[in-house]
Amino acid sequence: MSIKEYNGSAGGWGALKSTTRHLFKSENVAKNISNLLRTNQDHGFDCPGCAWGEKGVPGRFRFCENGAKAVNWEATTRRVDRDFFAQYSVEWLNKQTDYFLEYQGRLAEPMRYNAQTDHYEPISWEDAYSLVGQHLNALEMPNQAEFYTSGRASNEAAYVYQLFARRFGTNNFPDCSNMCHEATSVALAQTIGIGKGTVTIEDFEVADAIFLFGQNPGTNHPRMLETLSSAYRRGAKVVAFNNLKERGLERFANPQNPIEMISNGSTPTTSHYFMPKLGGDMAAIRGMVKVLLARHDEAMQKGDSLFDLEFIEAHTQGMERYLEQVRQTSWEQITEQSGLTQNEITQAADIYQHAKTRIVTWAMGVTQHKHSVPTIQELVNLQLLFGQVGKEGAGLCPVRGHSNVQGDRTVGINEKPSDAFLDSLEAVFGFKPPREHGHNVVNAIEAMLAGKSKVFIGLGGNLVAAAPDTDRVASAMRQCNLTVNIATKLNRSHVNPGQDSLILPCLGRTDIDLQHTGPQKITVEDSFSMVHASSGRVDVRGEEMRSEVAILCGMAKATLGNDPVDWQSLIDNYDHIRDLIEKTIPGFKDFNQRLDAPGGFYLGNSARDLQWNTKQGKAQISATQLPEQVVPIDSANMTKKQVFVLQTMRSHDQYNTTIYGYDDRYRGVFGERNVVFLNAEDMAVQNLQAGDLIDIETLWHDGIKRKIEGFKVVPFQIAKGNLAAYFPEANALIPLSSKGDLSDTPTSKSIAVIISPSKVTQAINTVAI
Ligand SMILES: Nc1nc2c(c(=O)[nH]1)N[C@H]1C(S)=C(S)[C@@H](COP(=O)(O)OP(=O)(O)OC[C@H]3O[C@@H](n4cnc5c(=O)[nH]c(N)nc54)[C@H](O)[C@@H]3O)O[C@H]1N2
Ligand SMILES: Nc1nc2c(c(=O)[nH]1)N[C@H]1C(S)=C(S)[C@@H](COP(=O)(O)OP(=O)(O)OC[C@H]3O[C@@H](n4cnc5c(=O)[nH]c(N)nc54)[C@H](O)[C@@H]3O)O[C@H]1N2
Ligand SMILES: [Mo]
Repeated sequence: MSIKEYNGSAGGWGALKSTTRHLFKSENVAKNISNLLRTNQDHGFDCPGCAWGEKGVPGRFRFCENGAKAVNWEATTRRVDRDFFAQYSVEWLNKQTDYFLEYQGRLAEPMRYNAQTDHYEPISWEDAYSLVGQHLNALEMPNQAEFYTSGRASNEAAYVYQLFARRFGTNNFPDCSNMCHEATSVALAQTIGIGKGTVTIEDFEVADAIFLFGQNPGTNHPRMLETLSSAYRRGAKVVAFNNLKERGLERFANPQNPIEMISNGSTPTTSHYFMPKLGGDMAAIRGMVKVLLARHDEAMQKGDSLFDLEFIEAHTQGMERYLEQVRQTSWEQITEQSGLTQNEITQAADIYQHAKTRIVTWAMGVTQHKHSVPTIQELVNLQLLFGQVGKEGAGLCPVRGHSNVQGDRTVGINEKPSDAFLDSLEAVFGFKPPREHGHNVVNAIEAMLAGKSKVFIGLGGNLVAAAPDTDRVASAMRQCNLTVNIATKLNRSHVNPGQDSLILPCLGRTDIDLQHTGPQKITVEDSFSMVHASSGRVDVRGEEMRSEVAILCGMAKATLGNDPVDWQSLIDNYDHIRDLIEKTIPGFKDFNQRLDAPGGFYLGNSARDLQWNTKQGKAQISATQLPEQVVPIDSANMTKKQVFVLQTMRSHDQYNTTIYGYDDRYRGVFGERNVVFLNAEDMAVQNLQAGDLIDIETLWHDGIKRKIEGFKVVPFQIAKGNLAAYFPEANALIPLSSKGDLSDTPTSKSIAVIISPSKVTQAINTVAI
């Protein structure tokens, strides 16, 4: 257990060492290595890590450290079976760490919770399906069921799932996206008429400047580092806006490049690094536009222009109102909110101005605030003023999280489905799908807490640990009549069962999925709207796990009979599911023929084609005032103590709620997770030393006490007044009702808190690896 400064570059030898350590920890080294070699290549499986895309270059060996961990974690030979559950009660399991629960291995057989004994016991697949059917059919109305999805589910599984739930009668599709890029989907749909990014991977090869907002690719999208460092090498400017100094954003040694490795060299990934306050990005972008507007006005006086007036005229609406808004925003407000100086903002604007083509990327540092939708719209405004949509080397690039979170939305996991989608379902299947919008994550949890929703089905994921207000979500689950988790690994949600509860073990991306007509492929969509096939390599014949498609169709049949399809025929051959997707959703023409193309096929993007599917038929330049306050609370009135703003983020050794280990190498944290990062000046004011333990308490106006105790202070380069801790340890601090305007996304990156010395004498939740 130690905290050290990390001086190496991201990637490189450190990454390779860590990868091999993770590989060798498994009992199945040879198999795992051969798996890795096939990740994201033709005839291999899609990496279950992130949603970054790949160019279709056959035979190219590509992997990243964290992809390796994900593969290895899934391909373990350890099993969690009836003996395991006979040994441990649910109460005991719930006291263990998230690391412990998942480390036990792959879930091996279907289990049903017995409330009398507090143990899970074996159940047959057929009985499990019937139990789901009985519970669903006993509800007074279909809207009392919640159908949760995590973004690892394949297009095929997600499509079957939505068909099942909609035929059953509800649009209650809370999904991980509600906690993730929801603000992106909302903001982009309103402004450019499609809730997805407009760039392709090739655009990164020609962009003059790449601006990254609120993203940590060194850990969360490591393959993106290669894209960034090669952009840097060819002279593109790469500008990062991040609340913390992230190692992976500064330098990168490419594990794929032997010369760099041998010479221990590394390429910078960024040319400029700005550290705004949490939630300060909207003000920072507004400031950039203010600088550029002044220059535009000047240019206009000389009969010239900075903005792309032709593009603005042909394709957009709302410029005048927005520019008026920009003129009225004072520098005082901009610098106060962004935490950046006018000089820094001017530097960023200079780089933007001197590039011809610019890509803007963003992730959770932008999407998990109260004012995330207007922040993303501000990014869109900037890009529209310069005609940066629909142009090679330019565009908008939300970097997605889960490997198929974008695909799941495309095939219908949406609590607010469009009329066009529902009309199409009705035409293809001949039933009337529910039109009333359903529950997102926050609505679903509220409905479960209020006893209004009684059945929870989870297609992957770990809602209890991923959602805010951990304790309340755990009780929401426990109040349900039935909770069902289709999963690969044991997690917190399984050990907070409803009165009746099922764990249904499924195949993962790495496993061979063998059905009557032979091994099946599934498909996924990456951040660049490329759809490609994936087929597993690990032979699990003779084991009890079933594919997600088989489990969902089994439950659907037990609930609905053969209505509106013969579910068994979909299990037998996934081509049949793809035929239905093709019939229902635009862009999937000749789906079964095209899915093997190297790198996949492009679904297309209307905005990139300069088609604006907005109500007004044009791209919208939005005019929103900066928020009155960045943190959603009038905290000053609640305390005399200094109010800090806390963000929750991922360490290098985790995949969301899956904890692979206790190191966060690039941030220099080893062997522990209950840590809190502080600026050295704030530490001095608070009289804190590195290693001191503190308690962190939320300021919120609903009377519920939210406090975490014994977190170890780590000095870090972080904006003053801001703190950072890890997700999911700090989720107990996030109030369920603190959520983004228009997106309902929990504000995981801005929580008002106070800190105090802890009575706890030793940091807990630490393990030696
Ligand atoms: N290995 C690994 N890969 C993953 C995941 C994982 O857990 N592990 N998760 C996947 C998922 S689902 C997702 S959504 C993505 C997440 O990918 P990221 O968005 O990179 O994830 P976070 O760890 O939440 O990191 C947020 C980053 O934004 C910065 N930040 C926070 N608040 C602000 C702000 O207000 N302004 C600015 N400018 N910066 C800010 C933080 O300092 C941090 O560097 O990664 C995906 N890939
Ligand atoms: N405080 C805070 N909270 C956050 C975030 C944050 O930044 N801060 N980030 C949010 C974000 S961006 C996201 S996306 C959510 C993530 O929320 P979820 O998607 O719900 O959570 P995961 O941790 O990704 O889910 C892990 C579980 O998925 C199961 N699983 C893994 N692979 C498979 C598979 O192939 N099939 C099936 N059926 N199951 C599988 C395993 O059992 C594993 O335990 O968390 C959100 N919560
Ligand atoms: Mo995510």
